Formats: sequence, C-alpha cells, structure tokens
Amino acid sequence: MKAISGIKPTGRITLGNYLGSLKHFKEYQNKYTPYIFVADIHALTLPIDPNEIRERTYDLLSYYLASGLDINKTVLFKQSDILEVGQLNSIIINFIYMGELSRMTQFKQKSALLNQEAIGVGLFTYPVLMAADLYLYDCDVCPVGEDQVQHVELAREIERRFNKRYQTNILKTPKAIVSKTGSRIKSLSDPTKKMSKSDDEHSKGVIYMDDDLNVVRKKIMSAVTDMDSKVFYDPINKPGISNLMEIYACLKNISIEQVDDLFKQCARYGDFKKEVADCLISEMQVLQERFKYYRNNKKYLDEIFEKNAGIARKSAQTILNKVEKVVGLK
Ligand code: AQP
Repeated sequence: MKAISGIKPTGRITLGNYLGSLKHFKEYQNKYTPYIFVADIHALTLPIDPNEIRERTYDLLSYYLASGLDINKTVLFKQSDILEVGQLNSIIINFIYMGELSRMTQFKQKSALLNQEAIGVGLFTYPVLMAADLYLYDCDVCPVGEDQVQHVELAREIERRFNKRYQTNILKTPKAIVSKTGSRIKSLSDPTKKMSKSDDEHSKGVIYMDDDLNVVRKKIMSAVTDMDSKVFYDPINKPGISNLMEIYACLKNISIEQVDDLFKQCARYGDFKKEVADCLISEMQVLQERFKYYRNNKKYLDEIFEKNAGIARKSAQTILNKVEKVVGLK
C-alpha cells in the first residue's frame, strides 16, 4: 500500500501545515510506503521569486526529515523532477469542465484577492495538476488537511470520466485521509479563517515553524478568545478557544474530548494558553534543532532528491505509458 502527499514551497511553513499534514506523515511510514514531494510546480500558480522556490524547496525537504520521515521508508522527491506529471496533466485536463474548476473553494478564495485580469490559468487548473500527481504513483491514500479534500474529490471525477470513456481502470485516485485533529488550524488573530503561509508575515495570527520560541509564546498568549473563561469545545461560539484545543489535542495526540476533560476545571484562559504554549514550544524546539542539522547539509539533500527522482519516475513512466496507449498517443 502507498500514500501520497505534498506541500508547496511557497513561504515559511506554518503550524497549520505542520499539524494538518507534516506531523502525520511519519505515522504512515509503518503502514504505507509514503511518496512525499515538494510541490514546486504548484508554487508557480501565484507570482513568486525564483530564489524563494529554490530555498523553500530545501527548507521543506529539511522539515520532512526533521519531522521524522525516514529515507529508507519514504520516497521524498521534487515534483518538477518527474516530467511525466506535465504530460499527464495535458491529457487529463480534457476531462474536466470549467464550471467544475470555478467552483473550487481555494480558487474562489485566492482569485477573489486578485484583479480579474490577473487571475492566472495555472491557479484555475491547479486541481488538475494535483490530480496528475495523485495518479502517477498508484497510491491508495492521500493524507491532507481539510482544505484539500475538495481537490481529491475532483480527481475522482476526472478518474471516473476517463476510465469510463476508455473502458479502463488505469487512473486510480487515492482516498483522502484527514486526521482527526489538526486538519483545520485557524488563524490565532481571526479564528474563523484558515492559518496560511501566504497570510501577512507580520500577522500575530500565524505561527511559523521557524519562529523564535519567545515569539511563539507571545502569539499563543495573545490568541483571540471570547469573553467567557470556560475551556470547552464549541467551534461556532468559541472558535478561538476551540482552535487552541485542536492544536493541543494534535500536539499531545489525544482527542478533543480528552482535552475537554483535562481543562474543564480550568478557571482562566491564561492557564490553558500557558499549557498550550509549553507543549508547542517543547515540540518546536526539537523540530528546529533537527531542521537546522539537515538544512546545513545541502549536498545530502541534493542526493536524496536525485536518488528518489529515479524511484518516483519509474512508477510515473509506467502509468503515463498506459495512459498514452489507451488515448492513442502510442
Ligand atoms: N491551516 C491549516 N490547517 C490544517 N492543514 C493545513 N494545510 C495548510 N494549511 C492548513 C495543509 O498543508 C498541506 C500543504 O499545503 P500547501 O502548501 O500545499 O497548500 P495550502 O493548503 O494552500 O497551504 P497554505 O499554508 O494555505 O499555503 P498558501 O498560503 O501558499 O496557499 C495540505 O495538506 C494542506 O491541507
């Protein structure tokens, strides 16, 4: 059994990326062979400095390793090293309608921030490229944060249409797996909004995994909460405190109900926030040390990319070859 997932090298990794995806990847290593990539082609969907992509690509691989991914169990690679993804993208793009792409929540949110004339076609077709990534490694599951589930479902629609047209079962969409906790981390300053890498870098609402640990404590302690002082889970009426409970549950690997139980006697939000900050800081400290170790060894990172590109490409070539034959290109 195989699992696939990736992250875009588009900015500093946030606590949302960490709890929604990174932290869970290593749990899959014992059950699946994970194919985890740096989604560098996807990074081009909005204007970005070339050096930013290059440097963030190394950052991401270092985070993958720092979070416990083992190179003997996981195929860690760069999306752009697999040329087959472009070719498959060009083929399957004919199996999706503009109406369907325009209904994607992420497209609506990101394009709403742009001038109509400046909405790139790549931003619009982002889920098609993602579908190509999902098919090429013959994977069974796809661990993602909640915001990406809609894209996986779209890939399933492309699969259904393609396989029906050619009476085949070549395309296979892995099942989206959303972890019980951590899959929808919100901004600490506006807990109705997703925490994102592309938020204002000076926002107090986003925790970056490379933040100074004193800054992390300040951000948690000043997280927006309601006027009440009771700690219990109610994402509608108490989004701020519920977000902190979600963060704590995911860090401790316990359920929201257990967090409810632990803190129901807690008389002050400040005490609860301090617990969350302590727990987060001790996890981040280890991650940051490990990150530094890998990030300073570019040669080792390049070797990993090179070796794994070969492994990933082998699978990609097999699938693409079958697709090209069935549609008449071979
Ligand atoms: N706030 C979040 N809570 C839980 N999971 C999250 N993810 C992102 N934000 C949260 C998950 O992180 C993985 C990688 O994301 P990505 O970089 O490929 O794209 P994204 O979802 O668009 O992430 P960002 O941080 O919002 O990046 P920008 O601002 O560049 O678009 C995915 O599994 C995602 O679900």
